[in-house]
Amino acid sequence: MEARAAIDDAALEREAWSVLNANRMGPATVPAPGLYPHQWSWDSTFVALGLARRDGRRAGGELLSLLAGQWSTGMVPHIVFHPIHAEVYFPGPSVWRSAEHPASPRRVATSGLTQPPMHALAVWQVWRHATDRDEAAALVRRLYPMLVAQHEYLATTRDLGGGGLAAIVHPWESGMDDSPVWDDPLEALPGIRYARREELPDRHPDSHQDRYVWLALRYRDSGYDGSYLRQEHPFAVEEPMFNGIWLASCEALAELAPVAGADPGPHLEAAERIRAGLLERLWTGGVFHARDLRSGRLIPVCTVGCFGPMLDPRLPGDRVAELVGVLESARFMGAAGYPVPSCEIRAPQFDRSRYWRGPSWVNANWLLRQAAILHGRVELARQLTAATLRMVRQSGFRECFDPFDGSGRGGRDFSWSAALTLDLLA
Ligand code: 9WN
Repeated sequence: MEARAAIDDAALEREAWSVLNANRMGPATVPAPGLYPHQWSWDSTFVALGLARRDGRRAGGELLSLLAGQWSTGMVPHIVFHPIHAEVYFPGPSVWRSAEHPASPRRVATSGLTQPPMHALAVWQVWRHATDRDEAAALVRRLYPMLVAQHEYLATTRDLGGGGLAAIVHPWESGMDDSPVWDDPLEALPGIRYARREELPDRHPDSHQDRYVWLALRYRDSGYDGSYLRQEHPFAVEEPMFNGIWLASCEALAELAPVAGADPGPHLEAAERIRAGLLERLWTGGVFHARDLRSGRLIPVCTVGCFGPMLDPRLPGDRVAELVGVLESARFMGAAGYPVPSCEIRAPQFDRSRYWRGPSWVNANWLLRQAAILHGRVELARQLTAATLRMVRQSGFRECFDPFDGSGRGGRDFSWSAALTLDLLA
């Protein structure tokens, strides 16, 4: 296990800035050097959230650069490619072929999938903490219509189940790529082998990579068509973290609406629809579970994503209490030295060293900490802050961490780990 000498707050802060500055490419911050050399959607929102109190102008520029990749359908792509490294990451622009699609932006190449809609939440934080109010108001007025279009896309094209929730159509859209939540829906797909296997990434060496690529190609070959998603696409899941984040972003949009001279009412109604959908469709056994729309079943495994709806400031108190009970139990925080594990420890799929199948993540901890603060759970918020800082102090700004001994996993010098640490130290 690799551990380093104790590091004080000032030194940790300096290290965080040096990671963020090294990972900067123009207005965008890439997630990690080498490994992820483009702009990723939810990564950039976490960078903006982390910088909101420290450098609002850079945070705003990050979001503007990301939203320059938005499609005219309202879809915000999960990757905006940097031309210099275009094909270094697989799948690159030649796989997604966004340029051939009439709805894609003309000036940048993007992927054809989306990621959790953190964007309005990030803009709201930038607005709240801005010192130059005029500049921030101009930013909000510029971004507001884009956020409205993004939410409209989710509410229409992605409500594949008809119950007010947005479905993801690929595991990559969850931001939790190899989570065991996708195992059953992926197993149900035909046993495809991707022809050019040498291109497959070794980031998550598992048998599902063929299926990831196959699913992406099927969607691309439909022309990224919404009716294809509804009628034919074999992967459609209503996931609680994605929808909890969307709900929180609707609440944030309602706060931003007056700044843009708009009515907050529709955003609160949208939040209410998602809240009802979450409670009616995903709540079972004291926690939220993902629903596989193709099998019609709830997916039994419990992961960190199951707590996403705690980001709803109006989630009823009894539900919050049940969720916190599970979160603090030996299934998650109670048995981990470095919580929060991304999959419940007792699940057969739990694996302490494989990305979203066990390790703890700074962004997930930060989201749960936000939720704890929202619901007045002061002690839980304190524990999450302490656990997160302990991981980065011990192992640096790694992509994720072993939940038992805190050793680093995945990429190094990872941007959101650095940016959110700055927020935790503020
Ligand atoms: C696919 C960039 C992204 C994060 C995801 C994380 C990982 C990509 C990959 O890296 O996903 O999008 O190649 O595995 O799971 O959360 O946005 O940091």
